[in-house]
Amino acid sequence: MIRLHTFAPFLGTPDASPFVVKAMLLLKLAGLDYEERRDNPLGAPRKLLPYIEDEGEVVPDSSLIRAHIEKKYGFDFDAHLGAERKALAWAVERMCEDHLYFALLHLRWMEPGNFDKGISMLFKGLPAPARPLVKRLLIRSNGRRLHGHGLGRLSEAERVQQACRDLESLAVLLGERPYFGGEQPCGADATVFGFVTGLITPPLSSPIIDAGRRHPKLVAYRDRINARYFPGAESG
Ligand SMILES: N[C@@H](CCC(=O)N[C@@H](CS)C(=O)NCC(=O)O)C(=O)O
Repeated sequence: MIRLHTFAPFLGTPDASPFVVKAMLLLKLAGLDYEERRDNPLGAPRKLLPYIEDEGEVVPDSSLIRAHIEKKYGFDFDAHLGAERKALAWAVERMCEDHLYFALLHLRWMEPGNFDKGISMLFKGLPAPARPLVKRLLIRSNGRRLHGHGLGRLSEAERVQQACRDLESLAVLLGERPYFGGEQPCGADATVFGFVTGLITPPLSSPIIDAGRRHPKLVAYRDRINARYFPGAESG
């Protein structure tokens, strides 16, 4: 059976990482059984989660996991999409993973109140004396990632404005469809869901979260996917 390496469920979401949630939903959409192994990124092939092990083959990165499923199991996530919607799906995934992700990273790691209520809990498994040092090191390393990306150099108002535009775009592009893929989910739904639930579900504080929760379409989308694929997930 496929083994998916994960962090852990996080404040009403299936995992702390939107990329892990994406991989979970991709496996579910493809109808593949898998088991979860709680892990940390240090043992991962690229020092990032998720990764999978599939009959001895190790596949890192959620997009490579998708490509692996498509190739090995002959499952086409986007079989029902036309060329234009497929192109839009790719653009939407990139917006989530390469832009909105950094807004999420910032609010979870760089905003102390949120860090204490959220990510900080993931360190409970570490020996108490090691926790402050590991937290400081990871906060510093995520600060460097944010600076390198550029989003970390924006003012609070600029960052919020850009992330809110991402969320607005997701809501507009979803439109009246139940899924981004239309009547049935497509591959991009795995990504969009990972980010939407990761932003609007955990009870953290940010104008970005508030903006996401003010989009009834995004809230209904999160609830619809939870009900179908993650029964038991909270809808905070
Ligand atoms: N491109 C990767 C991104 C995965 C990623 O950024 N994972 C983060 C968690 S959201 C991680 O493992 N971070 C560990 C670290 O930065 O040390 C994918 O799609 O899987």
